Amino acid sequence: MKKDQIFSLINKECVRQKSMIGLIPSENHISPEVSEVLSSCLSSKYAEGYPHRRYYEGNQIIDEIEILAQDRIKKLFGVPHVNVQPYSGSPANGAVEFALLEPGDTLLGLALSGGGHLTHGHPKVTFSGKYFNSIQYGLNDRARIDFEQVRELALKHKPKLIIAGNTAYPFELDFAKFREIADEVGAWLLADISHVTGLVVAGEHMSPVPYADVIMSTTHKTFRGPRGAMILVTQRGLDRDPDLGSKIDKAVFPALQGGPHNATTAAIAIAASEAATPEFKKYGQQIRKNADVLASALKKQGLKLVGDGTETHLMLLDLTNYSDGMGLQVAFALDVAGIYANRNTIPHEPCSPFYPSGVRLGTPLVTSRGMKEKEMEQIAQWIARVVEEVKTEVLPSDKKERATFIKDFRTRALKNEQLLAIRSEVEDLAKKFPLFTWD
Ligand code: DSN
Repeated sequence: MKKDQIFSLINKECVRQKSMIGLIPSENHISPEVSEVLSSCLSSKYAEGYPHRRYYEGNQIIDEIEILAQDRIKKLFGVPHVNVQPYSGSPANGAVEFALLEPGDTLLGLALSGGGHLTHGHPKVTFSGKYFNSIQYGLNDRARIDFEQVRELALKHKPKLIIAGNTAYPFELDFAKFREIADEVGAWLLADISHVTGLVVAGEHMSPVPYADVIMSTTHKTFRGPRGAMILVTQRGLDRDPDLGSKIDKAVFPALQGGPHNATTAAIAIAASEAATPEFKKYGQQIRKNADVLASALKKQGLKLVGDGTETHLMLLDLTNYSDGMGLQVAFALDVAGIYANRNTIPHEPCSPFYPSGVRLGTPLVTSRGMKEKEMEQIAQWIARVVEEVKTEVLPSDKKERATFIKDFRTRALKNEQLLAIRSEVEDLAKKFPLFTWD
């Protein structure tokens, strides 16, 4: 039989990943073991329910696998209850909200514009902003979470749930401060650590375990496992409500999901045992070192960062020095030059989410490939050259002209000799590094 076209497309994607440099902070490269498990026979089995309480026969081995995944995560974080079935981060946050809130109840989360997530109560377009009374906190003038505002809003609106989490916030989340405020108003505290789980495990970010009632994390970002998610219930959460674990489980299944993705469950178990090794600790430390070096090198090149730096794996270029709404042009030009990142809004975004003024950068992917400080300095130079090349490509202020401008800009960028020259330098470096290494 003729080999399906999909296989040649997968090969092309592998070549793309190998020959480019990935700086999207929510992406990572998985280990060969995680990859092997993901394509195993486990995908062929239905297992609705939980271990020893399934709605399908033939789950004796799947039960063992899921229990192993739960136990490894419990041990890694020191928590008494774990659910490894959420399909990904958004359904997992939905499950926590479903378990803890009734429709119309108040939740308090970081606004998307401050680096929060859609599921933290973003108004109008998301279930969390539509079915609950969502109040959003923001950042102070140093681009740090404004805890005075968090406290004022909490005292005023008495939320039942406070969410501490981020997707584009470059600084450490102070879970102790969130706890103090949650206690003042009797709120549950959910820590969404999706972006920083690997850093928490490596001791490079404050752990939410002593402070939060519930912790949610995707498993594919700095944790470097499969695309999936997990919900952890802490001892503090169980002390407040001994049924909390069971409420979370029921919210995942049957409230929001059907059969778990067993191959993902097994891959989470593998990722958990990898995360428990001294090598993973070194990996987390190197992510941070690389982020610090990349941030300082970018600043040395004259580029501006939101909040002037990073305390995590990610940072945000603020391109308003050049013009508002430059994020798309710079992200596209970087891609032409062999470096992929994502355009992003910056705090107090002067333009729009589609034409934002920032670019989000992070170091988990390049660190998984074995790149270190020297490579970060080089990457910063390339980024600066790319920005220099496209800084005059200013977005028209007339909104009707924007789509045509971007189309023409893309045509120009794809033929830009400077960008193509950078691409060949990037490829020379990228090809020297495997996609995944423990070194
Ligand atoms: N899309 C994830 C991220 O890139 O941070 C959040 O959902």
